[in-house]
Amino acid sequence: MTLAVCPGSFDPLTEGHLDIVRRARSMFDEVVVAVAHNQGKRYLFGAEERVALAEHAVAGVPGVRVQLVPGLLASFCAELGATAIVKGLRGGADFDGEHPMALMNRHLTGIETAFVVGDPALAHVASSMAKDVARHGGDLTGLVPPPVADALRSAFTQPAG
Ligand code: COD
Repeated sequence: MTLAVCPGSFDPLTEGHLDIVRRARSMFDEVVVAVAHNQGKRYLFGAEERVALAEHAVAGVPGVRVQLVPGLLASFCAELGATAIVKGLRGGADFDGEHPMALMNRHLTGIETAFVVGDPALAHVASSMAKDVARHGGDLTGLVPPPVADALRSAFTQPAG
């Protein structure tokens, strides 16, 4: 039984993420969508919300489940007995960021990272851009799954406190 871990911030999960998850599932028996913490980011959605939105998005996709990463990603993968980490690359900038993380994760527990080249039709799709579009009331169709679009719209229509 092969198992891939697809990690990300998923703040929130986008159609670009979903494409990578589906393609990982076509290569591995099981896929865990791993909601992790990136020290360099300030999040719109809390960890539990990011998990819940990802769960909505993958509901009904056989062999795919969502889990929160409590600490180090490499340790999480080792505990699951994961075959590999699978990450998507939109271009060279993604690779430059991912390369040292892949080396560190292999150094820590021996876990390999497999890169999937992102669909060029989704190369512009990023959580940050989807949040910007939502903030200004733009159309989220094709950027994020419908439950995520609803959550983004309500996040930006909350009255200022
Ligand atoms: N097409 C293809 N791939 C895409 C697209 C798209 N449109 N959008 C995003 N992706 C890919 C990204 O390149 C990335 O690989 C993945 O999806 C997740 O993206 P994000 O933005 O949700 O997540 P990040 O980049 O903030 O990653 C968060 C992690 C915590 C997973 C990451 O920082 C990580 O692996 N950190 C390691 C944590 C750790 O244990 N550190 C200590 C040792 S290194």
